Amino acid sequence: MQETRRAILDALADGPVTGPALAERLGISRAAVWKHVEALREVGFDVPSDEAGYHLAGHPEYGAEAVEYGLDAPYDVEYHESVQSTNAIARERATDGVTNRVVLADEQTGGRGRRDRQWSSPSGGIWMSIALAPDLPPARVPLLTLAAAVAVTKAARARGVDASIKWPNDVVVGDGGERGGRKLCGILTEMEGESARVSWVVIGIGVNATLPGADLPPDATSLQAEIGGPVERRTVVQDVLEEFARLAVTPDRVVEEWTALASTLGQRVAITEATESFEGDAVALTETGALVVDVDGERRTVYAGDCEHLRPV
Ligand code: BT5
Repeated sequence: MQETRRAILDALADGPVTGPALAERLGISRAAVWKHVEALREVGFDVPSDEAGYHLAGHPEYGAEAVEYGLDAPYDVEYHESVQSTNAIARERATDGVTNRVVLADEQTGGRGRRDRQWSSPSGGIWMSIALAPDLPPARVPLLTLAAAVAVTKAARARGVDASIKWPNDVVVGDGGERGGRKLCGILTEMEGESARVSWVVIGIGVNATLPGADLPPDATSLQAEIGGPVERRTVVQDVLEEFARLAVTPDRVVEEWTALASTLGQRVAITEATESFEGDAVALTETGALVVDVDGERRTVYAGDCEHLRPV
């Protein structure tokens, strides 16, 4: 958000302020104050004025300014009504050298999962991608995927939804079926870099937020369907970004926090890697987020793949 507009919102947070007082506080002309207030009104802030001055009576429901308003995380947000994929846009931003940018959309027409699978993204979900340039070797980037899963799980739990994480990137509710529950969220991480250090990372997060059950793929769920009532997307996005930002700068804490929220460890699992499939018991997570599976007494480390939870025989 433009800096002066952010400063005006901050000033109005504690009660009404007159135009002249705002002008003085911000070191700009009264005409400039008026222009900025008009711009805030245009994007959906309710800023009535009376003899006490300007008041802040409401904020936009959703969009870039809505999410940035009150956000305690170091990200700029850009919002689109409809895009093919927020990951594609975030990748473009990242290759242009933009970092700490969140690309957010109401709808995606070509949302993607891992291995080019389709990701259903109708209007009403939370479809967002964070472009970052973290100071990490590529081997530790999976920790950011896990951090995003932790952030979404905490945001869901804070709203009374009994969510947990299925390795590596699914947030699910309940524990039935091969998905290990009904899928609430998926995460798609993409990156570019050399062996020692990444140039950029894009973390794509899809959360079924205000979607009614009928609009969801099979075995999926949404915050709205679980809560049985309305969901404020704005604060969900803020909670996820704030928690993710906290974990992104403390990657050493991620494995512990992930383990506390995950349902995969201790499960009988079926793993599908690029060229091979096998079954075993999920026993641990390595310090870079890989899954250790005990296959008939032999330990195998899975860095990337699909993981199904099997019912104990
Ligand atoms: C994922 O892939 O779970 C990663 C999904 C990432 C989506 C975000 S949205 C913002 C950003 N922009 C993008 O284009 N993508 C990212 P994977 O583990 O491969 O799971 C994909 C499978 O989940 C599909 O094959 C379907 O079975 C299922 N699926 C598709 N849409 C779903 C939805 N909305 N909710 C739950 N499950 C879904």
